[in-house]
This record gives sequence, C-alpha cells and structure tokens, in this order.
Amino acid sequence: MSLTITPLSPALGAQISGVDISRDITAAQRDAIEQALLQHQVLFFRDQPINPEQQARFAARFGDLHIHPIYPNVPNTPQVLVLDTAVTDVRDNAVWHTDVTFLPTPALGAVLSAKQLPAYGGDTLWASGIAAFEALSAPLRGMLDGLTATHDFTKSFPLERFGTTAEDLARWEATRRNNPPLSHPVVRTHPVSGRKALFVNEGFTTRINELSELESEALLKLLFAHATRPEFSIRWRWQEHDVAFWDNRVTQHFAVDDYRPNRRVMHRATILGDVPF
Ligand SMILES: O=C(O)CCC(=O)C(=O)O
Ligand SMILES: [Fe+2]
Repeated sequence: MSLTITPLSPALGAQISGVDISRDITAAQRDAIEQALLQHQVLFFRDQPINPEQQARFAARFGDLHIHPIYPNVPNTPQVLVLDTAVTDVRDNAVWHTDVTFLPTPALGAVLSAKQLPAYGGDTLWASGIAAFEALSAPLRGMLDGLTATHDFTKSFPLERFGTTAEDLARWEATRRNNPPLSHPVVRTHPVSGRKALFVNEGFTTRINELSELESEALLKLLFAHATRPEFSIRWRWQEHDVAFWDNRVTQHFAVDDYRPNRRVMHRATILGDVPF
C-alpha cells in the first residue's frame, strides 16, 4: 500500500496515511516520508498506537537520536522523553520555539506521540520559517541574510522553574555550563532542500549580534510576530495515538497551555541535526 499525503494548509502541514509506523518501515516508505517532510515541514499521522521502542526505531530511521538534558525519559528508552503535566512543568513549550536551538547542532526534527489528552484544549501550532522568510520584503530579506543571532538555553529554562530541588539544580547548572549562549544565522538554508528560512525563535533567541541592543530588540519583536502569523502556521487538534513529525530546521511550534489542571502526556523522540548555515 502506498502513502497518501493530504496537504492541510498552503504554508505547511500534511496528513499521512497508508503506513503503519509501529512496524519497521521499508526504505521506500522512509524516503516518501522524508520527501513529504521536506515539502510540508510538519506531518501528522492518525491512529498510530506506538510504544517507546517503536517510536525510537521510527525516528532513528531519519538520524541519530538526542537525549534531552532536562526533561525526564522513558525508563529503558532514554531516547524518548516524557512531557507529562503531572510530572514536569511544561509551560516553557507555551512560547513559540524551535527545539534545542541552544545547541551548536539543533535537532533535525522530532516525532511526538499523544499518549493522554484532555477532553479538549492542548492543541499544538507549527509555523513555517520558509513561508515567513519568503513573505518579507526583498530589502529586509537582504538585510537579514548574513546576520547572526544569540540563542540562550536559560531564556526558556530559567533557574526559577528548573532549580527547585537540589538534583534539578545540579542538572540545570551542568546544562548551563555545557551550553553557553551561542550564535546561529538569522536566515538558515535548509541543508537538503536549499530553501531559506527565518531561524530566530522567541524561546531561545536573545539578540541579533550585529545590531545595537535597541535595534536588535525592535527587529526581534517584529520577526517573532511576523514568523507566527496565522497564514504561516497550522493548529493541530490532537487525538490519542496521533503522531506529529516536524522538520525542526525550518519550523517553530507552540504548545497551547489551556487545559491544566487536566493531565496531558506526550512522548517525543528527537533527531540530531547539523550545524545551521
Ligand atoms: O506538547 C506539545 O504538544 C509540544 C511540546 C514541545 O514543544 C515539544 O515536544 O517540542
Ligand atoms: Fe518544542
């Protein structure tokens, strides 16, 4: 059976059916999914009840997996992290962000599986950095291309919220030591498709390096607002056993925090990426 790819909006997002990702997918299926990811930037699969080992195996078909420094993992499958509102304060995901841009090699992408959901609420939005970049005026595109920006782990993981126990504090201190603020290009070229995307995000980007502080602040404010406009984004209403697979090189996302104290549990496998250029 071949894959069916149903685009969901002009900027990004497609639903994929006709594949069971709990099984070892074929090379042809893998390649078709990769092509769909390059084109649509975020893919959604429905009715895919997968266990953590299956999720890690599927994600590992697209690259080596990352073990997150802060979030808890599934016991015995550390490549799969757990976002459980009963265990972890996940409010830092309710800001537009690209995952782990505080790393020299931010994630290529991630595979997120819905395990337990509130009756309603808890949607996730994604936005296309490609659509956002292409919609800017030529003079602004020209100015941004070539600039660099600072990304800082502590912007989304502040000590106040991640250093409550001695163990958490030690982990946070070590993570901060190992991940000092670093620079990435403001406009990133996709390493496979060659398309250009805006690559600053409110979660981790603190400063455009080549501008004055005032200029940087004003321009980042503009870019954060522009990048997440409705026409560049898609909102996914989860059902249990849905799986989302996004290209973290050219998108950002926002997990809506509107359902607590109801519980929501997600599992994520994160695929290592390369140095942005
Ligand atoms: O919980 C979600 O829907 C997404 C959370 C998130 O930001 C992530 O998994 O990277
Ligand atoms: Fe995220």
